[in-house]
Amino acid sequence: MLATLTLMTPGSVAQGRAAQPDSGPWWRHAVIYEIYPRSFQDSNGDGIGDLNGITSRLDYLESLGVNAIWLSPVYPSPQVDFGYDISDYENIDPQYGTLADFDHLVQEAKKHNIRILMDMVMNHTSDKHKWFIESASSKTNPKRDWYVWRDGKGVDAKGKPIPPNNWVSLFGGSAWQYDPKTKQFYYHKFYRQQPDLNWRNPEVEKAMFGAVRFWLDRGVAGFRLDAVPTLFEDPKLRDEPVLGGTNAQGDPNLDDIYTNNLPEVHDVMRRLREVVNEYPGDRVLIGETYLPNVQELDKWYGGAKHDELQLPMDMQVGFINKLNASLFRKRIQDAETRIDGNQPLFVFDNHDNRRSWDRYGDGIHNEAIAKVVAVTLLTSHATALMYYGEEIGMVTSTPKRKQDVKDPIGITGWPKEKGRDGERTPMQWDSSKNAGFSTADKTWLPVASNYRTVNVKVEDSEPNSLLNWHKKLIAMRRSDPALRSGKQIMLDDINPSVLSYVRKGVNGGPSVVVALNFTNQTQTVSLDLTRAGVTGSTVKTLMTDAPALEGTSSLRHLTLPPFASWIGSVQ
Ligand code: TEU
Ligand code: CA
Repeated sequence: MLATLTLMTPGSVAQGRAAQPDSGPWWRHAVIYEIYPRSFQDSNGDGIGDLNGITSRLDYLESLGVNAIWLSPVYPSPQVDFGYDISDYENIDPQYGTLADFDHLVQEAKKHNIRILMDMVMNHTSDKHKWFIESASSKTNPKRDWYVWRDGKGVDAKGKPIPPNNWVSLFGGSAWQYDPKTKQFYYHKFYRQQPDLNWRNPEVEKAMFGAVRFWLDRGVAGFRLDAVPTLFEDPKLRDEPVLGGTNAQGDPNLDDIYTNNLPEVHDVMRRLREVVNEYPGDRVLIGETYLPNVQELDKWYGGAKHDELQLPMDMQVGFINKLNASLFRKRIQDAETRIDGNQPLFVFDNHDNRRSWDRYGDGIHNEAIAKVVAVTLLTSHATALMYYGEEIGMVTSTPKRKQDVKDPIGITGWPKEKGRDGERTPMQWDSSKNAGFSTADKTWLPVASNYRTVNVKVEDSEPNSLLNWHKKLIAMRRSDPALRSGKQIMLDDINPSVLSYVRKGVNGGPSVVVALNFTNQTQTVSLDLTRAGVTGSTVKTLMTDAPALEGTSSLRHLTLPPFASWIGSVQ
């Protein structure tokens, strides 16, 4: 296993790239790494991560093998939603640095073969953005119509204004906020400090595309589009169907048909794609697209026209949240065969959900399970999206007391909804104070208690660590032609316990076979590759965490210990 580590020297990385026959756009084969800037590396000792901190960790990111960083928002912001409430789209929040620091990061990252992607929040601004301040100033202000203002339905018995309809905010309470000054309500899908822009007004699109160009001109490789299915609302303001019961915030469950994934959004996506296409270097649009099924996902690519996003996120695979081999098989196959030849993007972790370590872990075999998850992500045909700390097995550290919660939904929702602090704790670099994240006495969120054993430095020195597992997988994914671009074909169709598939060899080269035990029982499989059109019989192990499988030479009887991973080459 150690032998594959030699693949990762910087020299061979560059060589590996040059040697690829199927270049195509870079993002097709990329590993994209999400950084939550507050929590990655603090450079000035204030307990909050910053841009210079990220720049200082580029060597690490290159050694891991990532091709691009998606930065969660670093724009000026009141930080109600930790940056997702933007008050200026064309600057950097002083907490994170300056525009010069940003340019420096882009330059230095380039030297490490790493691209920078920005997070673009188009659905809403901060209520402190000058656009909203103007819009709220009077009913006749030229920017009034930049946001969604409506009259209420009169007043209730206590004289309280009644909102225009039953829409609720995803973050709790009515989605309508009354403004006593102009006696109208404005709509907010998220916090009340995040008023929704009115995308039916062409000036909004013009202004937002201007911000997009500002960053493209500065050299960013593209954008992750925040909550992008929520741009449009029903102009008739119809009540959403009531589903019964209440959610964690105590609001009625609604079917969000009038505030989410409206068809109008696709026209905006096509025009945005045209903007991005004007720039050289395969700039990319990534969507935060929580969607109900693969048909809806396909629309976000522009289907067979391929004229919308290059990489809307497939949330159907990574958020299954249980190791169910049949479901994984079905959903991966959907992504492979039902999106009009577009490129899938898989993701298991982000800053809004409990970490995959805990969502998939059974409390006993978590490390082996994390390795299964890593193989599923990194040997798939999909572009891979990772979240900082996923590679070392960071855990979710949910606050134990309400008074410690920083994420507002965790305060309003306590104790049912404890917020998202748990998946946003500082990166664990080493065993020193604050895990090497910061020299401050107090960091903005506490460092997880396991940092002395779970950190980059410790795992770097352990050949079998989760970190080295990721490094080897990423290096292999980069250098192996079948893993780079071979078709992904499922094997053993009805096996409920083992997920197995082939990445088909390219130009007669070897194929890669993957077998993953999704259960806590030993499983034996017999894999028939002929139906995948693979005839070779020389089998060689490329990677496994089961020592007994190192010498595998036949796929007739492959015996996988609980949660074991096996990757082999067949020729
Ligand atoms: O999230 C959008 C979204 O759909 C969230 O409601 C998500 O489901 C929720 O956070 C889970 O608890 C994006 C960002 O990723 C999130 O951090 C922001 O708070 C939100 O948009 C508003 O900008
Ligand atoms: Ca909206």
